[in-house]
Amino acid sequence: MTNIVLHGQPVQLPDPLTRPDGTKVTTAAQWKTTRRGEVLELFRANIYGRAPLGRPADLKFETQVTPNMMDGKATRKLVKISYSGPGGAGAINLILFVPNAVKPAPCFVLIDNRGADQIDAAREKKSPFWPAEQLIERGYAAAAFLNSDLDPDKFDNFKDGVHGIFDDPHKPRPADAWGTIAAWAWGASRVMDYLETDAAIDASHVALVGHSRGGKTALWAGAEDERFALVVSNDSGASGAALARGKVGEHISNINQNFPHWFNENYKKFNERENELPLDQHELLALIAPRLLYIASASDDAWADPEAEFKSAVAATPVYELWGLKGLSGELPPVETPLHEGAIGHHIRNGKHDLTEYDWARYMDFADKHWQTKR
Ligand code: GTR
Repeated sequence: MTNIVLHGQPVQLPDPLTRPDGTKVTTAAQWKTTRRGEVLELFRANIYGRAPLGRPADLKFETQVTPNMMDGKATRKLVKISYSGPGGAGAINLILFVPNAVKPAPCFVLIDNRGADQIDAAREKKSPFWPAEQLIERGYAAAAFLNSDLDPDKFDNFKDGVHGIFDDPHKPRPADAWGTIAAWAWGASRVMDYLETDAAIDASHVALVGHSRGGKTALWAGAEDERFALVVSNDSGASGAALARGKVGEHISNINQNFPHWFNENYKKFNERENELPLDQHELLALIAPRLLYIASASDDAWADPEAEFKSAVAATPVYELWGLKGLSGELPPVETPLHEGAIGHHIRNGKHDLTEYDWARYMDFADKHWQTKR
């Protein structure tokens, strides 16, 4: 057990380094060969569900290139990432801007859960949710895709989206089948499949960013797919970065009731029973180790619970320490005092639940520092 204090109360969490037989993991090699897989399985079985496949055999990329966008500073690539399965065909319409001055460029990928207006490929509408010009200015490629390309954000008994394409309609749906968050995360991995093929992209420096339900998705994608070098959780809250035990604001029962399609069926067993979970969300953060992780919160976002997000990262830190890396420690810092020294970055922005230019600038600062990409 790991003992922490959250909202002034003692909370006991499962110890990420203790295996089911009681033995303790003490080295990075043991984590990688034994414990990491066990923890990943716990999350598949109890929360996010199991994707039935990785890269589809017929995955295809069709690219339309426009060389001089953003005053000649960027090349735009519109990439149709398509696939098919027994239930039909699907596609992700990736929007990618690559800086003309930096090749290959490190890349930030946004999982857009707020609709097409946030990620205007023509750049007529500019949204702080995806400040693509600022990313280009700072030498990063800016990529974005709509989560709804993978699966519309509504409960329809898993008929539409990738569930309809890949699940077997003649078999009963297993209690650990993938939910909608896992479907979106699967899409992030297909975007990575494309980025690996693009010589303009430095695929070893790809950051995955998501806000709120998109932040939960970024964390799950980063847990499942170790190709993401940096995972950014912006205000991901319940069933994302925030601990379930001791949390205030949104609880498992709220999220399962309001969004019955996000997680697997087994997760519903833990409504009002957080303490019975065989895991907690700090172990999801630990699955990102030893890669870079950034947890950001907003001061007015009590529903997400900034302290439960911060303490989760603190409780994940012993796993980072297996590599001699620094994580987070102590208490929630004051607003807008970013912590960028260690492998887990953090800030709490002043204001409401949102993804803003302030947040993006901090993510780039963190990447500059750790990837030494500052020019
Ligand atoms: C809320 C939900 C949160 C968060 C948010 C969002 O209604 O309760 O868990 O995901 O939606 O995605 O904006």
